[in-house]
Amino acid sequence: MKEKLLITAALPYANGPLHFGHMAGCYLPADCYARFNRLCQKEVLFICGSDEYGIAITLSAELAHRSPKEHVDYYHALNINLFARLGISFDHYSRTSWEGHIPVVQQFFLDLYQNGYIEERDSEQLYSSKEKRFLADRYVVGTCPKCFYEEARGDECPNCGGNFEATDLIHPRSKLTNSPLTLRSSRHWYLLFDRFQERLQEWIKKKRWKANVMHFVENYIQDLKPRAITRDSDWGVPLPFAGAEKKVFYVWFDAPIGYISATKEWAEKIGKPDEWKKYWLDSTTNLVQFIGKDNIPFHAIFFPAMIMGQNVSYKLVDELPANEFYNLEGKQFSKSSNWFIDVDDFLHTFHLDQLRYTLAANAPENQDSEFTWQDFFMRCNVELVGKFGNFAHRVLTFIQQNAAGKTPHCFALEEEDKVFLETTSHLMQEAKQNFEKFQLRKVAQIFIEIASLGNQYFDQQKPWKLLKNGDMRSRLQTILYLCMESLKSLAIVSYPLIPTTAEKLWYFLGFSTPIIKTGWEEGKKKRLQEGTLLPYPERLFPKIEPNQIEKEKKKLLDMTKQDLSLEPFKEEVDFSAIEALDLRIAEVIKAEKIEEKTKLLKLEIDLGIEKRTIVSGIAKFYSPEALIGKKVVVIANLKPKKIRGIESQGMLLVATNGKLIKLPECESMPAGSVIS
Ligand code: 2FM
Ligand code: ZN
Repeated sequence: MKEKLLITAALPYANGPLHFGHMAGCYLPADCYARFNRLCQKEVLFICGSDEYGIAITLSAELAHRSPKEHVDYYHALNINLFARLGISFDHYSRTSWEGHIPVVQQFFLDLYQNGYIEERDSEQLYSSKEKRFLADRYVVGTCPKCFYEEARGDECPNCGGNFEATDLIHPRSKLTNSPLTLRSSRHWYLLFDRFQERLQEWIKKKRWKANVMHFVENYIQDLKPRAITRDSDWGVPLPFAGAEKKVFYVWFDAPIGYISATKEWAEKIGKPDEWKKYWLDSTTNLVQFIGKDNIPFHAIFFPAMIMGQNVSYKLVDELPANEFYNLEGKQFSKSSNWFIDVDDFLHTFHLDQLRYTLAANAPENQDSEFTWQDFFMRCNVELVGKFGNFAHRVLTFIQQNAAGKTPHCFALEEEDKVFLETTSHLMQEAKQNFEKFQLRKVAQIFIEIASLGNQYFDQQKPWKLLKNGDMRSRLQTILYLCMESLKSLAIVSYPLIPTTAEKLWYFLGFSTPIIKTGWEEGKKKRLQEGTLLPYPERLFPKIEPNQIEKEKKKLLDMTKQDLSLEPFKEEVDFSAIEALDLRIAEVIKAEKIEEKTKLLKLEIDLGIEKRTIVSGIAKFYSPEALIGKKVVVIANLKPKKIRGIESQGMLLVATNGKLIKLPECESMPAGSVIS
């Protein structure tokens, strides 16, 4: 019977575009593993889908003036499109908002409930009477209880770095409507993870996962606590009973169950609705879950515990390849800071397999790694063109020009031929073992080693010298035949990484059945058919010109100067709201930092009619000295407010794009001038 393999890749949120970082850390390694195992003729099912619930999504949707459904529809489509463009070969790509996901999640909860793993608790939560709803931390702003900074977030203060509960904020208010919030009791359901501690410990100690994963998990299990698995929201999977209206499951409760519901959706799609059981309910399945390191506790502890509390024996994860982070030129990929590479642009200029190879060769397996244009340039030109492409090209064109374009004959082997074949075969075996151990970097290295070995053999044998000697025809044929054998190995080994190019090479070698249908072992054994008329080969990869890379580097830097992180427009207001504001020009007379670490400045300003004190958070962008004598715009009729014990008698207006702050230019106007 074929070995059964269920491969999953972390369900990406439908809440923003994916980038190369996600690809290198999770989706490409998962895809290469799926392709490798299909090539080894295992029964592979590769499942993924969009993670579409959660407060982060409702908040982003509201900020973008979209319904959560519109928001996830948009990003789900974007996810699908990107995965298709990068050749990620899911057998099924689902989404957690499909209707079939709900009963699976609810049943998970009911089993846990019946088995005594759920407890109801009432707690005080922040409530907006204006919006008639409880607000999650992300929706809340207020005054920091530690440093009194007024724009602290629900769980953290950007000014002093303090962490706290949203309920500790002074004057908590809604981020969206600014309305004040009050405490109200709300009921939530807690999963008693601590009850699974021993079973988890027993289970985990048999695992042979990466040392850092094991270490993290073992520590984490020692301190398991009950966690709320419900939230106050109307976007999510509803609870399966009355009396819990406006409550949904926490996204990290429903999302991992999404792997199961996605498999069910796949089974329905192929017209065999029970087929999912073959994977999830059969202990012989090997379940391999690819994730990024930030997802470790959810896959190694919480989801397994949820499964342990079920009445049905679902598969527990067998292998958990958890990669580190992948950055771009030293910084995290970030769309909002314009530090990313546009995939469409990229694929317009470069070949997909150049990207797949570079990401695999540099995958963040044991530590964070990064994409740099220089590394991409080197990988493409030195490795893909200089070693692999060059070997394929010189052998195949030599055969076209000097061996009638047909697969040569293999005559008696000499010692060096045997060594060449054996070394190649040994390297292939090593590549196989590394695929099995999720070591793509090593696989990429071995692939290039096989190509280098081929080049060396070709150089040493000097087939061009044998051309002149009629007696050496059979030797020449054998050498070329062995070079083609080596190319065959290269096509097989590289298929999971660079499938399109590998298939192309396979075709140039005269095979009519694709590699993927032939299989790793079969392909290895398969003899090249001597005398086959070969197609005329093309170069496998183009060379990249240095100026192309310079252009890309410049594009990246130029992008950071543009701005895409602008806030959406606020709601319309009446003219009276504008009239009510008293905006004035003032001159800064004195300026000093409040404390070294804060971004607050204490300013003394002259409003023409009177002088005032104002506290303003611009210290990161303006030194006190630079401000003295400068004209600024202030709201002159704002109620005074105490900030860090200082009464701020007005507010300074600045222009900001979320990253930069600049004072508006109004130097030529005298202090006291009205802005209308
Ligand atoms: O970190 C993330 O992108 C999550 N959306 C991963 C979820 S994985 C699974 F549990 F669904
Ligand atoms: Zn603070």
